[in-house]
This record gives sequence, structure tokens and C-alpha cells, in this order.
Amino acid sequence: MTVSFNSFIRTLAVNSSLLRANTLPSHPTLVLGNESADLDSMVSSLALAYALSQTLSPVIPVINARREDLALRPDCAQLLKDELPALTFIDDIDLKGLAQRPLDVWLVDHNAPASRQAFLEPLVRGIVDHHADEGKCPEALRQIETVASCTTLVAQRLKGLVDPTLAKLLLAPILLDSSNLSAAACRATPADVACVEWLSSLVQWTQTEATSLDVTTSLDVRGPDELYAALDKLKGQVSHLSAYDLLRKDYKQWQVSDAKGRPWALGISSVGFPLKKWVKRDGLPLIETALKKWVESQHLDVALVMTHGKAKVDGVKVYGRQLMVAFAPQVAEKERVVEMLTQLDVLGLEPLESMGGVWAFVQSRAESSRKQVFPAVKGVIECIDF
Ligand SMILES: [Mn+2]
Repeated sequence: MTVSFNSFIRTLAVNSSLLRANTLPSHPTLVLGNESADLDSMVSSLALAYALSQTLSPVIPVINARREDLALRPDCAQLLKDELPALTFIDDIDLKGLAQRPLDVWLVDHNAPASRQAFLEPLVRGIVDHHADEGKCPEALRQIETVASCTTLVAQRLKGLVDPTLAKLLLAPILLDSSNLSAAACRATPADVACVEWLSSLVQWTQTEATSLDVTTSLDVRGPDELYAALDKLKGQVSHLSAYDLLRKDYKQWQVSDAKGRPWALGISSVGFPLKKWVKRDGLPLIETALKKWVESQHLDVALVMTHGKAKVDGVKVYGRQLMVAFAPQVAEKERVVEMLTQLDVLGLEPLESMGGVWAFVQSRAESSRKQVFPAVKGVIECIDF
């Protein structure tokens, strides 16, 4: 007998509160998204937990960010507002404590546990992801395919189970991650396109035109184009965030070993704000201070900040990317690492500024997101032998 999405959410609310209280009696399966906890990660973990709950119980999605950080992600808060009470965030639970008891883990939207969650590795039973395979957890069932949105892979597992509510949840990250299937963004694959077509036909779209204010508060829209526009607007509401919050809003961290076996803590923040606009707002010295504080608070060796967005070039709005690089004070040969980064084809770096140990570049390969940039930077660190 199939479990409806509605009844899954009701059961989940109960199981989540038992998990939070550490009183869940049986052997649970946790479905963990990645630590940037963007819309793709949040929807993928919820929807994969629903798919798995057809055969396993209890299955509980875990949002890999702190509950208070949801305020940094207005698109997620809005789309998932009805499901929110049933959701578990990483700071709601004692993951290390849970890992001491019978526990199965599925990773979604990443394929290797975050460096601070490496203790989960032996517990990972399955992986559904769209990032470059890091080769961890070889025993796990794995589905790693290059699609715009991990949600596409999860949706494919839900054929016959998608009601209008779930269809809209699934559609949202696929539209965001593919820039509404735009050809210029070069992200959508035939699988994403097919998924959007299928899911759009299942959503109950509204018939009446809403004001733009209504749209961002209710997401009650007439079709996928309006849904994309509303989500993109919500996602872009970052101008109220401090420089420090911009660095932590969409962040991932890894541990990479160099050629001499020394571990490097590498963090990459993605900031949906062109550097020019950011510098105009805060000034470069303030951004650099925030970045240094960030390096210190996360105990990083290297921090990369990928800024991106549309900015006016000769009166025309053009999408572009920039990259900032900062190091912990004790890192030797910072200049040499920067030089190696500038030689990466995937980045195409053109120098902008360098002052006070922070380097800024235009990233001329604007199509390269963190998905492409992380493996390339990892390759640089793996070569370091000084
Ligand atoms: Mn993703």
C-alpha cells in the first residue's frame, strides 16, 4: 500500500520530535542533504525520505544547517512553510550520539560526508547526487548523475507518488538550478527538461493573476515561469544580510590532503551578489575583515568566495562571476597557491585587486559554479609539496 505525501508528513512530524528528544525506539534511516542547505538539498532530502519511506520506516530527512539559518534562505522558508514543523535541522539532534546506535544514512545532493561529519562514512547506505564523485563510501548504493538539480534524480524515483503539493515542491529547485531551463545557462539536461514538463502538468496552478507582493508571500502562481520568477526574487533577497552572513549563507567546507599528506581545510562560500555591488555597499576593507573573521571562525586554511550575479557593463546587465581568495595567516607560500589557481582553465581568472592577504579576481569562466570549481581547487591543493 502506498503512503501518501500528506500522511508521510504527519508521521514525520511525530518521528522528528521523537528523534529530537532522542526517544525514537527503532533503527532510523536519516536522509542528509548537503551543508549549503539550499532549496535543492532541502527538497531532495525531504522527497528522497518520502520515496524511501515506501519500504523503510522510520525515514527522517535532516536539513544540514542550523534552524536559525533558515532566515538566510527566504526561498526555502517560503516554499517549505507548511512542511517546516515536521523538519529536523542539524542542530536539533546530536548526530554523533545517534551514530553510536543502529543508524542508516542516505546522502543526497552530496556524495561524501562533510569533513565535520566524516564519522558517518561507515553508516552511509545510499547516495543520490549530481556532484563530481569523490569516491567515498564505496559500499553504498550510488546514483550520481550530471543533472542541473539533484531533485530531478529524486523525482524520477517518485513516479506514481507525486500529488499536486509534492509536484510544486519538486519543480521549484529544478527551475532554480536550471535558471528556468534557460539554454544560455547551459545547465538543464534532457532529464531536467522531462521532469519539469511532467511535474508542471501535475501542479494545481492558480488561474488569477496575483500582485508581485502576493506571489513572493504565497507562491500562488499561474505556471512554471511565474514560479521561477518568484523564487528567483526570493532567493535574491540578500541585500539586508551583513557581509559575514553573506559568507555563511551558502557555504561548503572540505578537508583535502596535499602532496605531503597535510590536511587543508578548504571553505567555499557562494554569494549571490556581484562583487562590484558588494564593494559599493560595504567597501573592500569591511569585506576583507569579514572574510578574515570567517577564516578564523571556521579554522580554514583557504577560503574562496564565489560572488555572482548581474551587474551593469556599459549600461547593459550581464551575468558574471568573481572570486576572492583568503588564507589563514600561518599558510606559507600564499602567492604560489594563488598563482596555481590563476592557471586553472575552469576559472579563467583575471586579477582585480590584492591587498592585505586577500586576492580578488574576475572569473571569466562564468559558467563554472562551485560544482566545477571545487574539484579543480582540490587538484591544486593535492599538488602542493612545499
Ligand atoms: Mn544540488
